[in-house]
Amino acid sequence: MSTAAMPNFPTGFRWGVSTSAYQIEGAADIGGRGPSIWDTFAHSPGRIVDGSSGDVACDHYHRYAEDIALMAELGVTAYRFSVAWPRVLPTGTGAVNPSGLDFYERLVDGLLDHGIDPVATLYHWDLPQPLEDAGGWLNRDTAHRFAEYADVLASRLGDRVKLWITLNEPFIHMSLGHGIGEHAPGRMLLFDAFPVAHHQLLGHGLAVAALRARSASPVAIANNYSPVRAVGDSPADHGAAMAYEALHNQLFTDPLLGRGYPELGFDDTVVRDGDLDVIAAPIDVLGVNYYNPTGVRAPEEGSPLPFELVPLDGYPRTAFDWPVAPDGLRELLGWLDRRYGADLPPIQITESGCAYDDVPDADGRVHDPDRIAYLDGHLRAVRAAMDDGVDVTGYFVWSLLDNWEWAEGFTKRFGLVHVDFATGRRTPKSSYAWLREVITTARRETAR
Ligand code: IFM
Repeated sequence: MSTAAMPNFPTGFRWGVSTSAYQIEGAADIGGRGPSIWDTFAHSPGRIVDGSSGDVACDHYHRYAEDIALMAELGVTAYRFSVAWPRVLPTGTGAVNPSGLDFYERLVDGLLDHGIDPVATLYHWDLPQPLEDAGGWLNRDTAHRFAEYADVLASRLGDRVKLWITLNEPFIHMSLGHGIGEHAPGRMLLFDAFPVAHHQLLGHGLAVAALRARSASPVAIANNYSPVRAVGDSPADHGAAMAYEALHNQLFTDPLLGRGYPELGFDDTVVRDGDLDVIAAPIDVLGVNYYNPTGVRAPEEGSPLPFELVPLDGYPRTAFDWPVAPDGLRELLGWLDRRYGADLPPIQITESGCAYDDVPDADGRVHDPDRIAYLDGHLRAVRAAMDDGVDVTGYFVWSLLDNWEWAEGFTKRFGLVHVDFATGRRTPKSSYAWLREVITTARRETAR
C-alpha cells in the first residue's frame, strides 16, 4: 500500500457504499413481500455452497436505522441500495403492496435526514417469481412490466431519490443466471441467452422514459466491466480475448450508447424495429462495477464457447481468488473514454470491493488490512484516470455490510462492517475507520 497521502478529489465527488436488497434485507415473508427467483433458487438443494438463503441475511429490513447511523458515522454522501421488486409488487405487476413502498420511503427519508443521497437501483436480480413463471427475461413482456414498476417507484420517491439506477450488472444476470445456471433462475442457455440481454436493455430504455416522466433526478445503469487480457500469444488466443471482450464489455454498453449490438453471431430475431432507439435513450451517468481483469485464451477443441477463462498470474488474490488489480480499473476507465468519446456520460464507480476471511480478534475487533490496501489502490487508480482526463464523479464501496453473497452464501465477506450472521451484530472493521478518515479529509479539503 502506498504511504503517500491520498490525492485530492474534487468538490462534489460522491463518496458512497453499495448494497442490494436480497443480500441484506431478510424479512423474506414479512410485510407482504412476494417470492423472487432468488428465494426459489436458494431454497433448491445444492444451489448455494453453504445451503443458506437470504431469508434473514443481515436483517436490514428491521435494522435499517442502525445501518443508516453506521453510514452517517462513516461520512458517506450517498448510499446505493436496491429496491426488491417483489416487495413493492408481490406478483411483479398489478396491485402495489403499500407496506413495501413504505419501507423504502422510511429508508429514503432516514438517509436524507442524515444528509446522505439515496441512490436507488431498481433491479438487482430479484425478479418476482410469477414473472419468471411467465418466461422471465426471455419474455419481452417483462421489459414492459419493469417500466410499470419504475413508474410506481418514481411516483412515490421521485422527488427524493437523487440518482436512479435501472439495472445492476445485466451481463452477470444474463451469463451466470441464464447462460451457465450458477445464479437464479438457473437456466443454462449459453449463447441462446441473448434475448435476456435484449429484454433487460429494452426494459432499461422503457424504464428511463418512465422515470423521467415522474422524476427530475438523473438516471443511470450499473454495468460490470472487466479488462480482458489474452493469456497466450497465438492468433487464436487473441481472437478468443476479442470475443470475450465483446461479450463482457461491449454487449451492454454499445447499444446503450447508440452503437447497436457488437457482432457476436447471436440469433437477434428478438430485436424489433425501434428497440435500439429505446435502448439508446440518453443516460446521465454510467455506473461502473469493477472487481478484476479476466484472463482469456483459445478454448479446447469441441468447447461450446469461443473462449476459455483462465487465472491471471502475478497479482495478490482475494478470498474469492480474484486478482487484486487496481491498474485494471485505470485501464478500464481509459478504454471507456477512448471507445465512447463524446457519447460517454460521466462515470460513477458504483461497485468496487473485495472479499476476505475477516474474523473478530479476542477483543472483538476486526482487522482487514488487505481491504484497506485494496481500497487505497483502487481510489488512487480512479484519481489517476481522472488525471488522464476521464470524468469520474463518484466511488461506491461494495459493500457496507458483510452480506449474503449469492451462490457463495455467507462464505464471502465484502463488508466495511463485519456482521455476525447468527445475531446480526455489526462491528465496523479497520477498513471502515480508514475510509472514514479518507472521506473526512477529502470533504474537509474540498470545503476550503
Ligand atoms: O455481491 C455482488 C453484487 O451483488 C454484484 N456485484 C458483485 C458483488 C460481489 O460479487
